Amino acid sequence: MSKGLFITFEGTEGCGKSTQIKLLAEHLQALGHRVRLLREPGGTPIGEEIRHTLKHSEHNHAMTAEAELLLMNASRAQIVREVIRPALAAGEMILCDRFYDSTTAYQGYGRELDLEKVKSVIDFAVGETKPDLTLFLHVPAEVSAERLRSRQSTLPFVRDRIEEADRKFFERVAHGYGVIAAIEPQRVKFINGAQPMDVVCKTIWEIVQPRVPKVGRW
Ligand code: Z5A
Repeated sequence: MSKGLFITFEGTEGCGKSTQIKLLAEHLQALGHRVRLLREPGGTPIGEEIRHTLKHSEHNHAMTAEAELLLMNASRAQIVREVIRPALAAGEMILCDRFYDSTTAYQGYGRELDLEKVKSVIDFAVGETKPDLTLFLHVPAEVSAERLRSRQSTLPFVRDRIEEADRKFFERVAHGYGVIAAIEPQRVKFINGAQPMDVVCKTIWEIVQPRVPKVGRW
């Protein structure tokens, strides 16, 4: 069976994941690769409904951290089986905007749920399906805040429950990402996301290129 490549993008809000994932996809497609862009939570019809419940539903104010953990992983269990496994088996290249490291960072470190229990839930959701490579875009909190401010000024306001958390929550999330990157340096590559877009893009390509099979093999 042919095997694709599974790359995830991680980091705090406004770190530039969505920007860089599109640039990488364009680059790979131009080289002839079959690329699939996904996001979490979401990426399937069921996952997108869960995403709405998690972020924007007017009924989500009372959501507990435990319910949040399980909903993130319900969406993940669906996308893994409905999309990721079949696409990898067909030799596609998957670029996913967030995956299980987000759960460790946000629900584990941010919401301060028991890290072993968080890991068990993730393991149940993903089974053997794990990223080959994770690109962790790091930006200081003030850069993240400034980018979100300038983006919000150009868009209509849409309430997002997760963004309503306090500053300490996001500090714990950022710390969690640092721990994740330190524990798995082979898989998780630390990238300075505060650099200009073209520099970040070039850094990402230097990391990704050696892992990309030649198109003729597909
Ligand atoms: N979450 C969770 O808690 N647990 C989980 O398991 C999972 C997720 C999977 C998803 O939100 C939320 O779910 C997220 C974590 C939680 N919550 N929070 N808070 P989302 O999908 O709506 O958004 P996001 O993932 O947080 O990403 P984002 O805020 O959209 O940012 P981004 O994709 O990383 O950045 P961007 O859109 O590419 O860039 C932001 C702006 O900066 C934009 O105007 C760009 O033009 C600009 N930008 C980008 N790069 C640069 C550079 N290099 N220089 C200058 N300006 C730049």
